[in-house]
Amino acid sequence: MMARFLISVLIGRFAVVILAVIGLSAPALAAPATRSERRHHHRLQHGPCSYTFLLPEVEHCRPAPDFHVSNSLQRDSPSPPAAEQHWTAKRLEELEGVMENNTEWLLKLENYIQDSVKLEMVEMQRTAAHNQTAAMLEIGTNLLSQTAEQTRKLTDVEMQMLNQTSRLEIQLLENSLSTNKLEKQVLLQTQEITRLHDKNGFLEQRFVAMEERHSQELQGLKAEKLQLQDLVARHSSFITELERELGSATSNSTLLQKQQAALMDTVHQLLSMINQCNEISMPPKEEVLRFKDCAEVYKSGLTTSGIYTLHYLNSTETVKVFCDMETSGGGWTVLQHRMDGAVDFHRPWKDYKTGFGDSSGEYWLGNDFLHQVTSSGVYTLRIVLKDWDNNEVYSQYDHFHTDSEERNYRLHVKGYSGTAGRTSSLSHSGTEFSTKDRDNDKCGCKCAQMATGGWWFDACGPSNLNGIYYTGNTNTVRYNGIKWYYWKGPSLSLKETTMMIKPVDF
Ligand SMILES: [Ca+2]
Repeated sequence: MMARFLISVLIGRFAVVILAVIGLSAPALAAPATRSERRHHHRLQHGPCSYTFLLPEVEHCRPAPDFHVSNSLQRDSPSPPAAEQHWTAKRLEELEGVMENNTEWLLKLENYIQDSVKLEMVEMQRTAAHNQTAAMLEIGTNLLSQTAEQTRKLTDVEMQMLNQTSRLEIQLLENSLSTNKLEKQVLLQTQEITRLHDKNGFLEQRFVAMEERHSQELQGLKAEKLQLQDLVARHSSFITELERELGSATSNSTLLQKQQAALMDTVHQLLSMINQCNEISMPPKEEVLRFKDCAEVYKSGLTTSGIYTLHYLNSTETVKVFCDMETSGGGWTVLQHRMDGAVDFHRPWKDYKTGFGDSSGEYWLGNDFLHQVTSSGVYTLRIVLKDWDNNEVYSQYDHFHTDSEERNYRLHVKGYSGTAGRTSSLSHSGTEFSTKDRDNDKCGCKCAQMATGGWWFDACGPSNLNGIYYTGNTNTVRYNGIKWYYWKGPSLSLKETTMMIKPVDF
């Protein structure tokens, strides 16, 4: 605004001068039509910019109304008046001074315009710089937001990596733990194998010692047999002599007859003894033949009760067993016998699995053998019992078999008969075998630990023939004796028991 005002002032002054000159040199401009205009619009071009000025009135610069000259008049008038010439010269000088003054003003104006333009240029440059800065800032902001986005994605990826690493570490830890467990198990099994190996070596040594002892006994028996044969020969010769003497005697003396009868008895006894010795010392037929049970032994012609060797089916393994060849037709394989309490029956699972005791006394034949032989055909079970008053009774089951170890030697019986109570005291079919270290009964307790021994305990059931051997009749209530409930009640322990089997079709 200030600049525009100054420019107007300058231009006004300049226009006064110009119009004054024009008023002098161009009288036509002083016509009434143009003079009547008090103001004029004037456009000034300066470089790329243009300015418009309002020119003020210049009437006071005009000459007196009587002044009326023209260039042609000046040129045509060779001698104007001296006073007029003097005034003109003076006027020209004044105009020249005004012109110079205005020229200076114009220069100042130009400088000022140049300065203004420069300032505007600087302002424009500053604005441009400001805009550029804003644009740059916007780009920078975009870049920052993109960087933030990228950083967030990287953080996500890092989190995922961390999670995966943690999972892998946990898996590694678990693997390491299970490896340790397996190593421990392997170590334990190795120790067990070593222990079994040692035990095997010990048993082998015992077996060799027993073999030696048996061979020595066999030799002793052979020598005894020879002695007996010698004795029999001598007795025979003696009898022959006596018979001869008797024949020669004429009188039939009663005394002599009695002596003869006694001698005959003696001879018969001796002969039977010799036969028994022969049976024992001769290589037993059973060792040549393979028997799966005592019924086969019996059928082979060996009909004397005693100890025989039976073979496991499809195996070279054998087991010593007592064969009862007398009770109810014979051919009975004895799988359990109690008679004097010499053998401990409170044993672990593995002992009942393979059997224990002495086949000539108390023993358990073994659950594995029992399973494989009763699975090979239909078998009858007979249980013979004797109390401390020597009363003997029995329980018999037409069909009897046991399952394998995988099914815990499960019991299967049916067809009960006998004299040891009207009801069967054996647990019902399906009952599993339990020992003190294997609880397969139907009781919340552990029957095998309470009643002792291994048996088909239900919960805990009415029988246990493998309990503790208590001697004699007693009023003391006991639940861990040799029990057959439906014959002798819950607490009376028995004196003798025998469990034996043979094929139904024997
Ligand atoms: Ca139990």
